[in-house]
Amino acid sequence: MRAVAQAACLQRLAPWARLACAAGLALGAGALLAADAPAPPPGAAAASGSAGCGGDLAGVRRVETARHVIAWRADPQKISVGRHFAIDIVACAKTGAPAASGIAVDARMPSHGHGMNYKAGIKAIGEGRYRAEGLLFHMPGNWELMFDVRSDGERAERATQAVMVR
Ligand SMILES: [Cu+2]
Repeated sequence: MRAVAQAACLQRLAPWARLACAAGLALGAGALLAADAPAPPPGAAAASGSAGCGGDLAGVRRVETARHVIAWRADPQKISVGRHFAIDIVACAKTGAPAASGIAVDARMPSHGHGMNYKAGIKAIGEGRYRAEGLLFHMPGNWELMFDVRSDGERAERATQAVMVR
C-alpha cells in the first residue's frame, strides 16, 4: 500500500511536491504526526472554494472548520472494525481564509472516553492534499474523526466527523 501510494505520489507531482512526498513517507508510524504542507502554488485548485472541495474523489464527505473545508474519503471506503484504513484528505480554504499549512488526524470514541490503539501518520502530498495512514477502529460503535487544521501563525481549528462502524 505504501509503495503504491509512493509511486502515485511521485509520478504526479512537481519536484517541490516530491520532497513533501518523500518526507511524509519517511515519517512512518510515529506519534500522531502533523504534516507540513509546502506553500501551495497560486491558484491551486484545492485552495479555491469549498463546495467543490475534493470533487475529484468519488464518494467524498465534507466537514468544516471556521475557515476550511475538509473533504475526506476512507481507503477502503467501508471502514471495518479491526482493519487498518487510510484517509485521503483535501483541505480547501474558504473565501478570504489562508491556505492550510498542516493537518493532524486522530479519532476517538466520545461515549467511551478512549482513542485508537494505533497512531495515524499523515503526509502532505501537495496542493492541499494529504494522506493519513495507519488508522484502526478496534471496536464497533460510534467513533469521531478529528481533523486539526493549521494555517501559518494561527491556532489549529478542529473539524469532527461522526463515523459509525459495526
Ligand atoms: Cu470504545
